[in-house]
Amino acid sequence: MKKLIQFFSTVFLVSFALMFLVNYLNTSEGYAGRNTITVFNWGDYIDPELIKQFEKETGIKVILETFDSNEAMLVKIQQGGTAYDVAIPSEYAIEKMKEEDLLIKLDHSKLPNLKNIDERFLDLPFDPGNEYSVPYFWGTVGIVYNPDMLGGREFDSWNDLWADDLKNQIVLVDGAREVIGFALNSLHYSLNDTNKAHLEEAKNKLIRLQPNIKAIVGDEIKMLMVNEEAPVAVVWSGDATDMMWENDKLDYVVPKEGSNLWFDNMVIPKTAKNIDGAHKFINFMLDAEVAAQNTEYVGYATPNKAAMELLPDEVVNDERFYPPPELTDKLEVYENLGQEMLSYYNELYLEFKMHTK
Ligand code: SPD
Repeated sequence: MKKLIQFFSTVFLVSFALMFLVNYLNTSEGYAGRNTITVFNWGDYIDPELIKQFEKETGIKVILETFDSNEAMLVKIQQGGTAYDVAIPSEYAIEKMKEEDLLIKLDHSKLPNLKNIDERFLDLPFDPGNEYSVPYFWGTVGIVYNPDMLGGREFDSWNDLWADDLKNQIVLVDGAREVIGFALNSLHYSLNDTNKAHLEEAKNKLIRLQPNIKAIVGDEIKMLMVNEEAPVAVVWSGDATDMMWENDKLDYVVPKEGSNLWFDNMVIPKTAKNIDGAHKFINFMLDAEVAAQNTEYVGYATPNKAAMELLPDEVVNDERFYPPPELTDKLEVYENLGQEMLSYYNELYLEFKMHTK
């Protein structure tokens, strides 16, 4: 009996020790830190095959978490609950993250593939010297539409969206800066406007758009347009490319009043546990072949010059998605308007959304 008790006590102690060790390795800097990275990316914004390839090449396991707006991403990183090793915010969010000391400076000696990036996308005002971020994809905001569903109609102005015969036909990307931005542009104001009277005017104009709005959605927007469940949508350019690959009746335009030029860059947040693994992942994504494959999967415009050489001419020469500098110079990049203004934009956006079904 004594031997039996001794045996069970030993089994219990060994199991307890093993449980403790496994738990330690999975939650502390031990296992999670060395062999895992957590990547925080927009939904539908990376080829899953590339994640497998990275894991195979490096032995580093990737945990992918997604977000659907810069605002949602910022809150999660500010809370610090998850140890994100790499995140992919847009320019104004990067500026804000720098301001709030949420980012780690990149070690360029660990990013030799940075040489593949076109100089046009380096050293931009939101991150001089690319101290904290390196380019992933870039693009514009515009209107994607199906002329066949609209009797051959074309779009070239934001104001076309307010036409009386577009009842329940328009789908909008769910983003406060995007939606308030195009309303401001339609009024010939800057999409970085901080004049509250102008912003109120933009919100009221958006409320007048309500009868034409079918839905305000995230990545589902692609399916709605591809399946011809809606004829018009306000989207990010790369989503339009993806839709047009699936349905060749669609066309995309950046309206004549102007629009947004945006840049999504890779960063290492202060929450990172595996800084070396994060650099390896970023450098992997900057590789020419990897970036070309990712571009073919995602549909967005790559800033990777070496990757562009590997992509079909009809993709990289399409000025709707790779607008040349003389066109991008006329577009506006979102500025970090500060917390108070950002909250004000969000409030107006929520007020507008409350008026839509
Ligand atoms: N489905 C991926 C969407 C990524 C879009 N990023 C655009 C950010 C513009 N501020």
